[in-house]
Amino acid sequence: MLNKSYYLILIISAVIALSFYVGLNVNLLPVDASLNAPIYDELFTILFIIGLILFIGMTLIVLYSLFKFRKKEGQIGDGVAIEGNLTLEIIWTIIPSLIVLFVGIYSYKIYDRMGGMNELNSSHEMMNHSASEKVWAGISQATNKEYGKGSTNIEVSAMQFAFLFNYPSDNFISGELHVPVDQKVSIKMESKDVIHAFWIPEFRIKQDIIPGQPTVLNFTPTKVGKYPIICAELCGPYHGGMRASIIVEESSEFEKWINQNKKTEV
Ligand SMILES: [Cu+2]
Repeated sequence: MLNKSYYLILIISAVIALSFYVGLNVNLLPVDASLNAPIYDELFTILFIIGLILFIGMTLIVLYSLFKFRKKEGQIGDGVAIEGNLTLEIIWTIIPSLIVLFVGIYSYKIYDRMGGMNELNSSHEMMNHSASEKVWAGISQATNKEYGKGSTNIEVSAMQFAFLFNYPSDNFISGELHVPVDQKVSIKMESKDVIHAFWIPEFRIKQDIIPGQPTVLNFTPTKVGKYPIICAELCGPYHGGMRASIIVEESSEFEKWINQNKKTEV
């Protein structure tokens, strides 16, 4: 004979199995087009699965309660009230705490793997510092050291309401960002007025652009194509229109584009 707890375990297992199935098979994100993207997507999948377990679980509990505890015929008042349940309270404190702790530590790991916490004391200039300095979100006094490590290095200017891309080694400015596929790109960003943000959803990267404080982003595109660059910081009345495009192309195409735009030395 089956008892109540057997059913409970069965239902919880089914909810978890369904959540994993949906979480691993339904993709809500745009195409992943940079080396960073699959790392970020791991975190998203885990969060999506946790969210699904909670959503499906709570919906079932609400539906169950609606029928189980509905007002019986002839019943007056609110029925029997339960006053406190220590075991239950301990369980519903410990489980969410563990989930939040796990998500926090796991997010930190992902951020570190994406290069968000790169150590800066690898060079000899910092020998007198015993503790290692970490860069939070690419913003640091040592930011300039992170720039220029790509095979293509570009300076980005953001202003109300446009992005401009300067190719310093070829001496020209473009309104469209062109980069070669499978090669590391390094961009240094500066704002002419207010705070903007440089966001490419397909690359899973986003970085603030701050007046007076350059920020750096290094990334490697992995798929040829045209993707949107979106300003992700409310920067004024036309913020919504502050967009540009990044064109990822084969290096031969990229060279061709560079040569078409290059300014000849006078
Ligand atoms: Cu903006």
